[in-house]
Amino acid sequence: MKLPVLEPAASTSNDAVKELPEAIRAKVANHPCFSEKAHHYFARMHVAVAPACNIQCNYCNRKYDCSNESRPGVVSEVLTPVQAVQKVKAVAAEIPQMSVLGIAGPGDPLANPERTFDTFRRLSEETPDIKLCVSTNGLNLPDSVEELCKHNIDHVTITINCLDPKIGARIYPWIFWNHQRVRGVEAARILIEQQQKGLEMLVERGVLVKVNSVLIPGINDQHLKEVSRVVKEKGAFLHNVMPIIAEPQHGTYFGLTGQREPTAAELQELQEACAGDMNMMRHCRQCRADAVGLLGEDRGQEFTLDKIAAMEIDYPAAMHKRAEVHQEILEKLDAADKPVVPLQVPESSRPVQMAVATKGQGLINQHFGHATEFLVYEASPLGVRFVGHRQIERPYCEGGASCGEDAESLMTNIVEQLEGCEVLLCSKVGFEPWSALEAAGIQPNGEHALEPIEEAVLAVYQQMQTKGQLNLNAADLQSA
Ligand code: CLF
Ligand code: SF4
Repeated sequence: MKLPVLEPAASTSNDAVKELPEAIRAKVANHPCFSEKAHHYFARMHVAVAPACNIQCNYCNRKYDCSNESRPGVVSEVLTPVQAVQKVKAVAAEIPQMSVLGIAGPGDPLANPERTFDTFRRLSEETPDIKLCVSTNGLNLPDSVEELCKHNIDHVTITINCLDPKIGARIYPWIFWNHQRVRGVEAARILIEQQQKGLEMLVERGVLVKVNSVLIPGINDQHLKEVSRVVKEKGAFLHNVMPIIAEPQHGTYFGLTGQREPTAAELQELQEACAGDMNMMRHCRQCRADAVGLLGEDRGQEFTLDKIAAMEIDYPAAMHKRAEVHQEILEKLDAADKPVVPLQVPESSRPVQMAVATKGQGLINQHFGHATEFLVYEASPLGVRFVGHRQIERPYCEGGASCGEDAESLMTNIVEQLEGCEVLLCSKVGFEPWSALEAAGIQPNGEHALEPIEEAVLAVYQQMQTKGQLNLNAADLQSA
């Protein structure tokens, strides 16, 4: 049986990129959020030019970045449009893999139209090779569609948490509409209407729309499958269900009232349920409004205003170099699409989830102790697919004298986060964590260092088959 790596029919992610019409394929092939494959290679950056917001979400505290597209509890320094352009040029020169510039906060970009559109206008003139992207709560979207199209914004994200105003009233206490504060069900009704209208207008104009939904257990968890169905029907390209983060220390309404966060298993279950209807994004990292780098990393500290001021940037030269690097990556991605891994696996074999430590490039290239997150892949008789990522509190070993401190509690956190994974693939792992992982039923494996992730996952799956481990369930396997 010859199995493809990431066979589109077997994948519920948006990896059927090569199956898309050429015009759309060109738009998503190097966008790290709109293509799961691209996120291993291409970087994004955000500029925090939009401080104000026009609604209140119960999972947001205005002191922090917009939680519709960001991790709560982080604060970005607000830039002027001129400073933002300087920063984009600096990052584009230093990180040739950077392909997309997004405006995602720290408030709502479309509640700050002058600052947002001034930034886009400058960028489309001065850095024409960079894709432009924006994320919004949708309230001002219908009024902004013409302007967005004028600046060639090809990718828009709308956060849509519900279609039912009664559910909306539990998420949004108020909106600011026609110079007044509107509350309760009426506020939610207006917001939902604007979001849906904005979505329809963008699709009509050929803009690719991603819908973000914040999964709030007990409030919209039962409703999001319907949201997914409706937005797909209206032409949204991708749905990104993100877990609510509701820590009391962030001071949000939900954080202070004890709103429960979903578990990794609940998130995955809902993503699977929605996936029958549409492409699901599973690699979102809930970035900061000033994030820089690959999705799993943040290089923002390398590009503070004082550091940028000291840099000499030759943008035409940077643009040339970026074009070469992008072409190389796209060729590599095309070559990786070829079905090359022969597998001998009966159709009745059970699926297995494996955690992977990676620094990007689609390779197993990270030491277990240095990982801040693990990607999770599932191998099954249908092939291999990416199913999500698990963030950990902090790396097991940060180097220096502190390495090994709190080892026990860090391992407890890692094992909890890796629930459901039976194998951990990394470039190296020390003796102590190796034993702790094994004791927790997760088999560490450093034999596939520097190999492409999907191929390594399938190779391990094949070995498990040869050892007869795919007929047993995970619990039997541990006691065998
Ligand atoms: Fe930024 Fe968002 Fe554009 Fe991507 S992020 S504005 S679509 S360029 Fe991406 Fe970050 Fe998730 Fe957003 S991982 S939070 S989905
Ligand atoms: Fe906060 Fe964003 Fe909601 Fe505004 S739209 S309240 S910034 S999460």
